Amino acid sequence: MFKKILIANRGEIALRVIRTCKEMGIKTVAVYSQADVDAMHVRMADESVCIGPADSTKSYLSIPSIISACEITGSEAVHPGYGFLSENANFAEILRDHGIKFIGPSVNHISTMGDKINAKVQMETFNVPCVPGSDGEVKNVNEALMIAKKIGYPVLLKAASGGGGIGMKIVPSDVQLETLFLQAKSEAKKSFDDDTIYMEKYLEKPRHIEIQVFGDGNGKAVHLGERDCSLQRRHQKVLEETPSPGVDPEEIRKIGSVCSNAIGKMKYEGAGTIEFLYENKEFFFIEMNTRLQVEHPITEAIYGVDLVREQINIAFGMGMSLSQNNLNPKGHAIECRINAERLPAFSPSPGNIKEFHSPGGIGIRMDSAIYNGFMVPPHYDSLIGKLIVHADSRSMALSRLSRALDELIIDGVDTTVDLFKRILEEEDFICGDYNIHWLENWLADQVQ
Ligand code: MV4
Repeated sequence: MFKKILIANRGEIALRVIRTCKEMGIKTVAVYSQADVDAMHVRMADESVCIGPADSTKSYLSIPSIISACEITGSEAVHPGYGFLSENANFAEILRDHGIKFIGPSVNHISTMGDKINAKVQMETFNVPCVPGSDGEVKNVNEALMIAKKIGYPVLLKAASGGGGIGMKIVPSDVQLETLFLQAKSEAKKSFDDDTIYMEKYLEKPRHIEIQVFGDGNGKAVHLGERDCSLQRRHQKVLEETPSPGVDPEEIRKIGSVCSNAIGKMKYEGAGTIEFLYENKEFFFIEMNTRLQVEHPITEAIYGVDLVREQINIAFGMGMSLSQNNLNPKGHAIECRINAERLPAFSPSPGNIKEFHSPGGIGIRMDSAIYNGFMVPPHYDSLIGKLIVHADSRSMALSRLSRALDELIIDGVDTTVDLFKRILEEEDFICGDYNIHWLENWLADQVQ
């Protein structure tokens, strides 16, 4: 096994990875910016290296600094966590060229999935159902008009290098197409330095359902069910749950096996997430993420599997201990993302944590890197913790979540904790009757 792994990340996910490494007897190296001198991941790791100033482009995103930290410490592998360099094919390639193992898929798979058009082509090859739309790039307005006529309005223009909704344009009819096409192109050019645009039928009220997959890189692959991530605000997930209250388990088994088949056929290595929109009992592939996701603990809860351990075993070449027959989900899990944010605008609320008390008891997991007296720095994203609950049924998970939110104390910064208490009182949420627009519509209603 690896003797030493460097974690190229910070916050709760750095702790998450360190925990599994410790249990596996692997030494850990933390990297940190000057704003993170007092961060918990630095204390929890066996060694640490300062890799630059607070600005993440000069520290957590600085490839030369992280490679240097690997060489100084003799790290054999890097776990990238999520965000930062986790889906950067260039980083994976440079690590490879330095003989350091990137804990994740191949350079090729990262770059293929990073281009949303290539990702769709790849998935279509393996019979994964995709949203009807253009066959690759839409080159000009005339072509756009023709494809829109064929698939029917409304259509959605997307940037090939996009994701996170940037540069997306909903087009209601022919009249708006030219203007919106040119706007989409120039926004994509500005944001991604790539103005490649493609088109899809716009789905009006889907759920966001994603399938967790794992491959050993040699053709063996499994899926670990779905996560319903429909509760989002401005493309930021707020709460995730599994199983989805809106999808029949038999449908999950079918789409899950379509996904694991695709992952096996492409010899994908490590953890991945295949994202779908789900509407009128149909799945439509939109994107694939090649990293471990923020919300992976809800999958761990119902499957009883340590996904980071699997990632490390696969990266070392030990193969996969998982087999589909032995993967039986149990109960229901929900994650709340606790952000240091002030409502209603969700504006960042960095500052001093005056008091922190984590909830506990059966079925509770709190992944967080904050502590009493910790200063939440203003330089990074506002996630300060994830509260995950697991119970035998959805209704028991809801009661447990409500109880855990009441126990949780975070003083000194504003947080999203009260938002969850309010969502838990909503009839639609209690019934599981929501889609990707529900939260934003509900928030808009709250201001009145
Ligand atoms: C869509 C869609 C409707 N139809 N594609 C938003 C971000 C990007 N990852 C994909 N997104 C969407 N793609 C088609 N063909 C609606 C969205 C979308 C969305 C998707 C998932 C979760 C929340 C969302 C919020 C707004 C729009």
